[in-house]
Parts: sequence; C-alpha cells; structure tokens
Amino acid sequence: MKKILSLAFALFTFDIAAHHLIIEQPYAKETIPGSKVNSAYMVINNHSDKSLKLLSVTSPISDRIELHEHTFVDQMMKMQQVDAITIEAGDYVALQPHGYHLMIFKPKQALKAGKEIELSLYFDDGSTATIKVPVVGLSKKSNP
Ligand SMILES: [Cu+2]
Repeated sequence: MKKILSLAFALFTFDIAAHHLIIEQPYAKETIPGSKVNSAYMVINNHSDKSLKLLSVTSPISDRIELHEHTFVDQMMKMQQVDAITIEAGDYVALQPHGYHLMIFKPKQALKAGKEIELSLYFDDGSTATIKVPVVGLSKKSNP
C-alpha cells in the first residue's frame, strides 16, 4: 500500500515563491468515523542558503491546525505540539506518520478519500505556501 501511495503522490509538487521552497507529496488522512481530528503529511524542501521555520498552518476546513510531533517516551508513543518545524538550509523535513505532522482539529466537513483540502503554510521568512492536499483513504479498500 505504501508503494502505491508514493507513486500516486509523486505528481503533487508545489514550487513556491522564489523557488527556494518545494513541497512534495502532501496528503491528508480520511476522517476516522467518530473522530474529530485529522492528520496531514508532506515533504518540505528548503533549497535556500538559510534555515526556514514553518510557523503555522491555516485552512478553510478547520479553525485550528497545530504542528505536532510524535516522540517515544518510556517506550510509549506520545504526541505533542511544537512551536515551529525547522528545515535547515539545503535540507528537507518529512512530515510523516510517527514523526512531525499537521493536526487538523474538528474539520468542518469530514475529509473523504478522493477529495482535496487546501492548506496555507506560513514560514518565518514571510513565505506563504497555499497547496492542495489530496485526501487518502484509511484502508486499501477506499483507495482508488
Ligand atoms: Cu498530532
């Protein structure tokens, strides 16, 4: 299933502003029935010579989106909010399951596989990236 996902999303690449910021393979998970949160993932490339910080994210779909990270504490997976996600110069950061992710609280409509949501990402150098993020199914069955 992972292989199919990465093929499907390789096409979604966003080249932002002065070409120093490239966002690849964004996707959000379909809403789990009964759940009030969603997670979204992507790879953020920083092709500039300065480190960049992702500070905040907004979307028409939710009034509250937080930057989160998963960490292992006493062999338990914990999730915590972070103030920023730093992407070093010439480097990239992958937001992925069990790592950094965007937490979307109380989406105004449940996210459905096959749809898209819009996210705006705000960086500390003043860059803003507004991207379309495809929603993927929770199970293989709901994947196209
Ligand atoms: Cu989270």
